[in-house]
Amino acid sequence: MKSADLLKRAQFLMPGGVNSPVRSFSAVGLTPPFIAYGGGSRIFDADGREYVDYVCSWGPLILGHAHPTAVEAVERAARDGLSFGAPTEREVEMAELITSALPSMEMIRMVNSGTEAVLSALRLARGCTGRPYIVKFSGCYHGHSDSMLVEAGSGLATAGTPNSAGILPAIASATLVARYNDPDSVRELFAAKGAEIAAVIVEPIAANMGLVPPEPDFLPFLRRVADEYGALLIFDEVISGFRVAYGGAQTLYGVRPDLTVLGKIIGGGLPVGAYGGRRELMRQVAPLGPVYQAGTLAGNPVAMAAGLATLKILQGDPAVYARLEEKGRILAGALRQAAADNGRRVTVHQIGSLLTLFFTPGPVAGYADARQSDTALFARFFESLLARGVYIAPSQFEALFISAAHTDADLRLTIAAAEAAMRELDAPRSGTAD
Ligand code: KE4
Repeated sequence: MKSADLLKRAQFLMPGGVNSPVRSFSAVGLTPPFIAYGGGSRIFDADGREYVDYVCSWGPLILGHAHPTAVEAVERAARDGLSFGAPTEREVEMAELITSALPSMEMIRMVNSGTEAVLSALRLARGCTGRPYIVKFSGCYHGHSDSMLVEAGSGLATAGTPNSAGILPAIASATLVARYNDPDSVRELFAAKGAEIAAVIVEPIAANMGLVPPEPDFLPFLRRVADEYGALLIFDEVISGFRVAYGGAQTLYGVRPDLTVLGKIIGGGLPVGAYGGRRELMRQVAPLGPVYQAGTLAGNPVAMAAGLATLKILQGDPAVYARLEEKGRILAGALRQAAADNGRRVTVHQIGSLLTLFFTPGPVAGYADARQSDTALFARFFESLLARGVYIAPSQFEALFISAAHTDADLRLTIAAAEAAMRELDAPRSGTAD
């Protein structure tokens, strides 16, 4: 089998045979298929098997794989040159488009990943306030920069290691960890260190402990407590930006952060991240101000072309979000029904085209609740879906991503596969999905 051969070669040269841990399928005890190509809602592995894809490159592909307009824009840009390390018009277009979509971002800086955008925003927050501490939330994941690998969610949570080796205790100690949807845990930190807290960083819609929506007053509370203590509020919208609404979660919930971090969709599948916010804060960034940040390929014209093509399609089709919401609602309802029909008590969260099925009765309001999920049962469910051509995130602590390319036929196939997977949860495991 080609995937098996490729995995052997890969594992000899790359840790786990992958370039990002969650892709190893270690959390579900399987070996991953190597993907050869994709189109629309479908991906095809090296052995020719076809899948309905709900990973969509972990969020960027809101329009589906190889969207013709995005591919054509990339081809056109590439013919003019792959990179210049000099200012280009596409970067100006991108800055104008994003700042008009998210008014809280009065100025913006492009970088190459969500991680890089987060670490830059945190350095800026500390540089502007002169304060050392950052507050994050257990179960939220903000990329792999040192100060964020403290009880992170996503891959780390799946691996069961609450923080990473190689992080200086001095660095980790400057990150305070509160509980999502738990204002008291935030108040406690501010009561103790409020005058020294530079910023609170939060996923306004948590999606790295599985999907966990903010409770009604949680985000407005964070806005109030940050203002009360003179700390900055940073929204990590790497997933939610242009995903849950054209203006992201901050538009959906009407809470204005001081800084916003973006990634994924704004790159249309190519490596792009961005951070931005209030003008007086961003004017502290080099070369204007004392907070240094730089990058060889930041604002790369080919990556900008992919992002611009994607964002312009979303901008020109506001009804796309209602269609995505409808698909999410249909799938969430069918998963609840399939579980109920088989006597399984699960919790299904869905916001727009984001969705997670937790194998726990719930409620799931934060990380401690999410960790109650039966990950062994999730792994069996995952394996059954994969064998039936449905490819979801290989971890209980991730979300499903539905794209504009997913059709009613895709949903029907997915629902039938989920119903069968629910029925056979108690059957003996086959071993591997290959
Ligand atoms: P990247 O450095 O992976 O581009 O972005 C980091 C990041 C920042 N903030 C949020 C809210 C994120 O979800 C992420 C990355 N998301 C994970 C999946 N949940 C990426 C998948 C992976 O690590 O391979």
